[in-house]
Amino acid sequence: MKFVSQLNEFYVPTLEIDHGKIVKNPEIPSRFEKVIEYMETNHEKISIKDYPLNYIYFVHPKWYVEHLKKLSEKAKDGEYLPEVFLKDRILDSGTPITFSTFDAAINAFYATLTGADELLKNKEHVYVLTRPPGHHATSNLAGGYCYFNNAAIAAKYIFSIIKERICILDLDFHHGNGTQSIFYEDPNIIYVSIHGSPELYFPWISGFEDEIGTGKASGTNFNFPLKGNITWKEYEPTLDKALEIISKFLPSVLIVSLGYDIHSDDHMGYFNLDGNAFKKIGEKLIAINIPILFVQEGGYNKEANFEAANNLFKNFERR
Ligand code: OKP
Ligand code: ZN
Repeated sequence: MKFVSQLNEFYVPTLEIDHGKIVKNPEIPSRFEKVIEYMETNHEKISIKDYPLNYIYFVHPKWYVEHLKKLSEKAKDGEYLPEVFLKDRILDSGTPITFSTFDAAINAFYATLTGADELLKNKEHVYVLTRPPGHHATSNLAGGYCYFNNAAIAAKYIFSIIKERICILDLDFHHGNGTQSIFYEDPNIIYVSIHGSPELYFPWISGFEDEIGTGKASGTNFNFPLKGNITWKEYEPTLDKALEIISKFLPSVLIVSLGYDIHSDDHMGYFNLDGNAFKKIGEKLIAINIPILFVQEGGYNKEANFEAANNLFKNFERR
């Protein structure tokens, strides 16, 4: 399988407020240091191209992009946590801005569209291993370590070229409130998510089963909230349901928002999935026979991330 990697090593946020306490921010480059080793040994790396910012404006208004740039510049004298959420355009107290945030988010956008173009060229699976993640970013609010919604930008970009239906399957432990909201009125991009119930877990505000899309897009948004501590036994039937829905829509491309925080050893997520579960997920994804763009989201334990990637992509290795 081809892959693109952009870990933005210069971007190392340190702060996060969780339940009123300052804690260490886990969205750091080293979380992928073993995944990258596995990918470089077993898969084919492609180099990153630059893209005009216009493609970001498919999803985020220009003022939001410029606002993030200004916030980053202002953080020259120190990392910044939002204080007035609607003024800062940041949804929660876990999403800091550093001097490098903007540049890192732009690089993640380049990596994602490079991956999208590669998929379009060969109609083959591609993995975009990048950070910061994207699925919590709405069109005009950052949040949950996310600034630009990489998967959503990829979906809009690919749709603008092929004009055919696209599905997004969000496997991260946390509901992708940003991606859902971006496509909530869009009948061409179908959003399907399996996640820890928002009654119990971040982002708290969305991911409920009755959120089905609106207007022409009613019936194109699917949420599968699950309780904590579930194992493969409970996860598998839900994944099968999600994949059945996706197959029925006959999408030309599938984008997977990939979070390794569903692994049992991840301290940010609360499912009990092991390496073998990831291997099964990979097999099921191959079986539906749709070209997949994997876009990295969460995953905060470097050992767990390695075990997840190495099992998930086992059957994607070049033969
Ligand atoms: C990002 B991804 C706010 C605490 C927020 C954020 C978790 C973000 C997960 N007080 N914690 O979906 O893996
Ligand atoms: Zn997550």
